Order: sequence, then C-alpha cells, then structure tokens
Amino acid sequence: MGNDKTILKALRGETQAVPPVWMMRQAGRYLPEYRATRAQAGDFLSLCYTPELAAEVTLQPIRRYGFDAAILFADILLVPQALGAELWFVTGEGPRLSTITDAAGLSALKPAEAIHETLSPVYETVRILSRTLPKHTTLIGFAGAPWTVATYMIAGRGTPDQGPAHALKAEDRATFNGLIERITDATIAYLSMQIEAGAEVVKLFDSWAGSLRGEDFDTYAVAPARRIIAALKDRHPDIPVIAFPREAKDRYEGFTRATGADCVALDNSVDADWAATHVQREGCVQGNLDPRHMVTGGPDLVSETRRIVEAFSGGPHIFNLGHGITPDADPDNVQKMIDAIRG
Ligand code: 1CP
Repeated sequence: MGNDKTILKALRGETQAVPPVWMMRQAGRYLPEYRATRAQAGDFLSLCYTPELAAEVTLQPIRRYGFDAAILFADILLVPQALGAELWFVTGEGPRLSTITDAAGLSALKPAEAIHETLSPVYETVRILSRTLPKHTTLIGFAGAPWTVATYMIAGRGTPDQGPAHALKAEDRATFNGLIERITDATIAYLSMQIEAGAEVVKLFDSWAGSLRGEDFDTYAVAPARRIIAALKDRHPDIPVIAFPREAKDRYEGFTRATGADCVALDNSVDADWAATHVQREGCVQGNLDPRHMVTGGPDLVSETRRIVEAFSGGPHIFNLGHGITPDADPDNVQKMIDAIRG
C-alpha cells in the first residue's frame, strides 16, 4: 500500500515528468485558517501539544492546495524541552530556552529515553494524521539535527552566527560533545517513535549547518546525521530520510553518500544547474525556490519555478522552497507555483 505515492517514488530514485511538491512551513501564519486555529489553541506550544489542533493545522494546506506531502506540525525545540530545558515563545520575537553553558547544565538534562513522556502528544498527532490524510499524501515526520538544536540549547535563542555554540565548542569540548551526543540519542528515539506512529518519511533540519567549517562540518553535521540515519535504517529499513544541511554550499556535494540520506534538501543559495550535476547524481534532491517569490509573485515566480523544474528534470526531484514560507506570503502565490509545476 502507498508505494505509488509520488514523494516515495522520488525518494526511491525515480525520475517523474511532474515532480511532487510540498513546502517548508506550509502550515503557518500566511494562512488565515492557521491563524484561527492558533488563536483557538491560545499559544504556539499549546498548538504543538494538542493533537487534534496540531493535526488540523497540518491538514489545512493539504485541503487548500493538495500538496503531495504533509509535514507533522511540531517544532524542533520540543526535543530540548523534553530533555528538561525550559522553553517559551515571546510573541513577535521567537523562542527562548534556559541555557546550557557547562558540565553541570549538561548533567542536569534528562536521559534520551525520558523524552517520550513530554513528546507523546506529538506521536498522537502522527497517529491521527496517518488515519485522516488522503491516500495519496505522504506523511513526513521531522526533528532538528543535533548541531542546530544545540545552538538553541546553548544560546537560549536563535542567533545570527551561532556564536555561543561555537564558543562552547572551543572552550569546553567535552561538554559540547556530550550535548551533541545526548541530542543525537534523543533524536533517534524521537524519530523512531514518529515512524512507529505512522510517519512514512523523516526529515532532519540542520538549519545552521552553514556556520560549520572544514573538519567541524564533518564532525558536527555529517557524523551525527550518519549516526541517526544508520540507527533509523537499522530499525526501519524502508523509511526514507531527507537531510537538510542548510547553507552547506559546496559541502552539499557528497552529503548523500557520506550520511546515507535518501534525499538532500537544497536551500535557495545553491544554483540548481550546479546541484543537478554535483548533488542529484548521488540521489534525490529537494528544493530550491527562494521563499521571497511567495511574497512578490508575478512573472518571476512562474519563470523561476519552471527553471528549477527544468534543471532537475533529469533525475529524482521533490519541488520545495529553499527555506520556510514567511508570514507575509500571499496564499495565491502558492497556487501559482503549484500551477507552474503541474501545469
Ligand atoms: O507564531 C507561530 O505560529 C510560530 C511560528 C512557527 C511555526 C509555524 C515556529 C516557531 N515553528 C513552527 C512550526 C515548525 N517549525 C514546523 C512545522 C511544520 C511545517 O513546516 O509546516 C517545522 C518543520 C519547524 C522547524 C523549525 N523550527 C526549524 C527548522 C527549519 C527552519 O526554519 O530553519 C527551526 C530553526 C525552528 C525553530 C523555530 N521555531 C519557531 C521559530 C520562529 C523558530 C526560529 C527561531 C530563530 O532562529 O530565531
């Protein structure tokens, strides 16, 4: 069952005349129905932890646009919270967490196996979705990659250059490595449970991979992804994994092979023709339309969409944006993008 789903075909390496499409942050504030459900939930974390409402916002973009995949509605910062960090969201600013700055902070965290107590509502959201999604729609689960999650746990917030995480790495390597290891173990446990609940694909978001250079990229972007993917493949050999080492630049080349991922997601700084030659020959690629086209629309949106479809037409491709759609996007532009792909 489900083997002819377009997303799964692409992830098995099939080239398709019309690429399947979904969008990062497709359930989000640009949609009036999302804003209404979010208001009903009261706040962002209540939305994440109320399975009926999280499932509802996951389904909204599927109903409106008929995307080929739905992505579980949750957040990468739920894992730090499940490990014992404090997490809250400041309206108009973003997430805040208690910080980990030394060995004592690391040892105060809960063991990786303890995360399920906090995260069980997320698994219930996955179960609801696997019952209610249209038969041809693929359900994608996700987690943050260890480096990206660590940057938030160390700084307590999003940072432009991930400075506090780089500083801890330089000054207290043992604590830093211990944190990466704890997040890696928790991520394996978390994604395994999402798969057991019904996720058909999982995606690892390494949004800040681009600030890792040289050997650090191998140690903190490649190696944890490889370990997570190997552990998941061991338990669930048929579940494909999408890796997103955002802003990895030339390190996109070889990432599929080095990590065992089935697909690499490309941000919008990567040239599509370069990626078709250097990345797509190793496997499926996903991406890479600049999300600003969802705000500006017009003829550029259509020509850029067609250019990307054309560039990747010689191999397996899942159409997506290079990063999440922004709250100021026009919902009509999303339909124009889909029409340009399927048209
Ligand atoms: O006010 C709101 O409604 C909150 C906005 C929002 C949303 C819609 C946040 C806060 N998280 C989410 C959902 C979310 N986050 C999803 C759901 C599924 C979907 O794509 O539709 C996913 C996959 C994420 C992943 C996520 N959260 C990432 C990785 C991807 C990326 O965008 O780079 C990151 C870095 C986060 C942290 C986070 N959560 C929310 C915000 C505003 C941020 C970024 C904070 C920062 O760096 O300052």
